[in-house]
Amino acid sequence: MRVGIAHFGVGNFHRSHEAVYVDRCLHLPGNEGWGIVGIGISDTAASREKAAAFHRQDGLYTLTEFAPDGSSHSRVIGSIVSYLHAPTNPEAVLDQLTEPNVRIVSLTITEGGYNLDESTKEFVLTNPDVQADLAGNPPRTVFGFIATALARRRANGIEPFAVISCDNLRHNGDTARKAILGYAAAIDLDLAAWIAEHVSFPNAMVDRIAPYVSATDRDRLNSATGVEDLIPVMSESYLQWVLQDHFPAGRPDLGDVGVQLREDVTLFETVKGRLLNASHVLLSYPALLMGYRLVHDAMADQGLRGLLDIFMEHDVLPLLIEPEGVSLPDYKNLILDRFANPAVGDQLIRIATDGSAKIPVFHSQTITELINGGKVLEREAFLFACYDRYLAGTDDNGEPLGTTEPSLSRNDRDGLDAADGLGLLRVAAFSTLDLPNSPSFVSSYIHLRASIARDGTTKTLSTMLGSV
Ligand code: CS2
Repeated sequence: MRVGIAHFGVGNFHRSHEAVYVDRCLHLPGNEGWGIVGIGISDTAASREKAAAFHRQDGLYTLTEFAPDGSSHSRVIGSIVSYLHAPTNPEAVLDQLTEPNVRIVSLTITEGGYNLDESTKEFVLTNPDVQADLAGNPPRTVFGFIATALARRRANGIEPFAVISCDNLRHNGDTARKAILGYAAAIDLDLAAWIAEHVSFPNAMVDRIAPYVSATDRDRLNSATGVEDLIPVMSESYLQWVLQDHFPAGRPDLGDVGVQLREDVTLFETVKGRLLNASHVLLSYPALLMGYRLVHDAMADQGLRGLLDIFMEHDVLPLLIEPEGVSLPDYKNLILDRFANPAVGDQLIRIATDGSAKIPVFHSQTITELINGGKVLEREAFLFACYDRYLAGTDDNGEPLGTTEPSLSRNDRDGLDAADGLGLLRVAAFSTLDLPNSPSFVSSYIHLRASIARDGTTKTLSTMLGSV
């Protein structure tokens, strides 16, 4: 095999999604030039350990998929042919990205990782890592790596690669394009113009639930597979990738291994983000406050399951356009069943983490349309009321939650305790929603926030659902 794809962000999601499709392709004749080089970008001890594990295992790892009927299937995935830890050797990454054979660069860098300002949608040049890259140091950011590699390819007459985002953003290809062009324009306007003309950024919808793997999970997975794996992954059996077929320099035979190559990806992204990811987020905060830690346990609570059912059915479905060949009511039920699968053992804290980056991505459009349409805002206001309480760091029983909010600034945090109770609604990430100026949202929010503080989340939820 040779490397044809470079991937930034080799987390559990990538290893149970794109790497699986590529692994399937590698079994097809003529695809042997499409192996993946994984690139770790964060400069942490955990990331160094991961790089060491990849080296030790020759890039191989086991994936165990859990089906709704409780059965599981494990296999070794062999599509990651090498692994580079960028902070240790940035030049090796640039060399790899400049190889003519690398024709796709893919990204899983999280919803908040594109460094675009929430209100202006412009690339944030003041980010310290971006500043360091712009000053001409060896790159630290994906933007620095990609723009530098594209500049070298252009100078050497090597065709550019396509860039695919595998993050849950609407128009994720357009978003990646915006970020990379924003960075490139700050170093060289000609380069930016060349990228705009020659580099393809297909949009994609990606879907698979891949929980965190704790040390206990690792032991359990390894004893089931009989493989001593330092970096096993697990996932649900469900798998989907809807991708625009814009690959001027070629691609593996993805269409032959289950990837849906179609133009109307935006409809799929919208449906998935506004139903699945939005429901995940909406579930995670109240469930954590009520004392649950796992998604399927929360789904066995009739109140929480009812909340998601009503949210999707009453709030979101009427606002969506059905992609051809998809039934939205069936899609909704499938989501409820996927979340309820006990074998997957997904963690609520995984979903809750970085809420201030996720909530706007998955809920903004729905909130705006509900406000403009004069519709019921209770479920969305409940999400914010629970999120506000979650940010205090403990659940309704006083147990610590392990809240991690990398996208909340000091300024945001300082404003949370505002005397009028609306501090959360003024957080920068939510600014475009202008929530403090929506009287119906504010009154619902204030009422639910007070009720949670006084009566707890369980009672507030059941009163709320009782009145639907
Ligand atoms: C989750 C996603 O973390 C989150 O926000 O909603 O990771 C979710 O599990 C995947 O998007 C499923 O495809």
